[in-house]
Amino acid sequence: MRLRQTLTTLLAALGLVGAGLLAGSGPAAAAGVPNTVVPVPVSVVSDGSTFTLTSTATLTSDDAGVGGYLAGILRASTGYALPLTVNAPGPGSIALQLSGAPGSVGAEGYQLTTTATGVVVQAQQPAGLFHGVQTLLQLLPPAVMGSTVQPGPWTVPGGTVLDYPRFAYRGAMLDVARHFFTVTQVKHYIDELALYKVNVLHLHLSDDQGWRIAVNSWPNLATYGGSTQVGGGPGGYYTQADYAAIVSYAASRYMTVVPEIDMPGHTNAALASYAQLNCNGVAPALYTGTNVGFSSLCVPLPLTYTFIDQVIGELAALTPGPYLHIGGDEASSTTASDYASFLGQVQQIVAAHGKTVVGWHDITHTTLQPSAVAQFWGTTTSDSAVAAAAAGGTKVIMSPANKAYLDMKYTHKTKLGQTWAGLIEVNTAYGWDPGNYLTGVTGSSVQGVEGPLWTETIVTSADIDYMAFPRLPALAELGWSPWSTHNVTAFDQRLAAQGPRWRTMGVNYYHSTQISWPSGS
Ligand code: TNX
Repeated sequence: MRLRQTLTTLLAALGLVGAGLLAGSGPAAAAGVPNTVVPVPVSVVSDGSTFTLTSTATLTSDDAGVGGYLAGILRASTGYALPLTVNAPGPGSIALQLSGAPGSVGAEGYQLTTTATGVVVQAQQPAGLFHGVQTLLQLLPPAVMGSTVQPGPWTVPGGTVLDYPRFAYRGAMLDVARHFFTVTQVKHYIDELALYKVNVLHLHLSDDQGWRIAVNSWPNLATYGGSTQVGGGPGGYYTQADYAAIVSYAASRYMTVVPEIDMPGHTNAALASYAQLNCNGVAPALYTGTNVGFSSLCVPLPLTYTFIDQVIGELAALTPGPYLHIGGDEASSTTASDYASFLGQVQQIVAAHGKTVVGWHDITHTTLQPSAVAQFWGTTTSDSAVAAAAAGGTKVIMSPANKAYLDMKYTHKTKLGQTWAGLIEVNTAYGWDPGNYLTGVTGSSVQGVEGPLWTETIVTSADIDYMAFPRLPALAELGWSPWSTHNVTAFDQRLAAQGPRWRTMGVNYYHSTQISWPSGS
């Protein structure tokens, strides 16, 4: 204990006390730093003071959008007027400033300073203010997340948080093809993801069971190919206006949408919609089962590339983000040489529309453009093709299926989900280092992390909540926080602190027995 205290004092003096490192149970907690923020910040230094938000408080912000977002949440739960002034000459009780942040915070980081008289969040970019606001919300009592007026007091512990992400890409994927989810449901998930500083929403827009985005040049894709889903229900699709609404809502939460059109496999819905896309000229029936690997676009057919060019062209025009995901997984009905030839042509089409290719790591078996990004979804810690690609400069997004797949069951008792990659309890989801996991894929090769949620068994928003929480916050911490803060005991305490928040928000989370949830949550 004495040694620990000395260490804490030393680290605090150096400004190195990450809340995950020592706070929560030791002297740092006694000094007033609560271990409640997920992802744990780079550094938290307490000054022992407390700020209390009162009915006369005011807000100022250098960014109208982030100011409005914070005001909306605080007004709903506190019931206070909290007038917001944008670009005010002086700071309000809570001030969001696009000046004064140290250079180390970069484009997404922030500095949050709380004294007895107020809170100041400083960042270089609005994204940093937005992430700083998430930290502020987690420093306030859980009732702040209520949608109706809750009892206070509304306290924030005094001190300074300096924070910025480890990885640039911190994603979540939603499979809207196996089961369709409405724009409202997707926006709801975006709001939940934003709380944990996730900055990419990958939408799996097409698969054997459904095509979910309207394409003007190939209208049957959505109207026929989107007309069903796993289990035979009615399915659905996004109009281009719907998709644009998702993209702009995500942007308001500083999240980039990465749309995926999976090919050459996982294409039964497209092949069923247009007979002429099939090598034999015959459209297969729509498919509502859960097998994989049985469909393939017709690689030798010239029309295949006209089709892809038009689909990618429309999608690229609707997508402000840099990436288009082309799938490429489980193409077991495509020969290896057809697969390689197909990938060569599709990469050129994507580049011609000004976008960067992302593909499942199966694409590393082909010749990749220098900018192509591979998404690792294997269950081993070594993959020679991925390692060779990384050695050649390919960036990798880490989604190891036995750690990051949000559709795996937690335990054998979990009703939803699958088991092919194993069972993933919360501490398993947290227990790996994305920057040092796959042999030969370290440090600068890793673009970031992503938690895919495949939806063969996932039907409702409550189902999404159950599988994503609490594993998604675990993955978000791996993506954001420095590896030096990694500590499962401290993490489990931070996660426990999210329970009352999720209860307040109505998030249907899995009450893992690995976590000591506060009573009532
Ligand atoms: C594998 S992971 C797939 C998906 C399934 C998922 C189910 C990957 C790139 N492909 O088609 O939905 O397993 O866990």
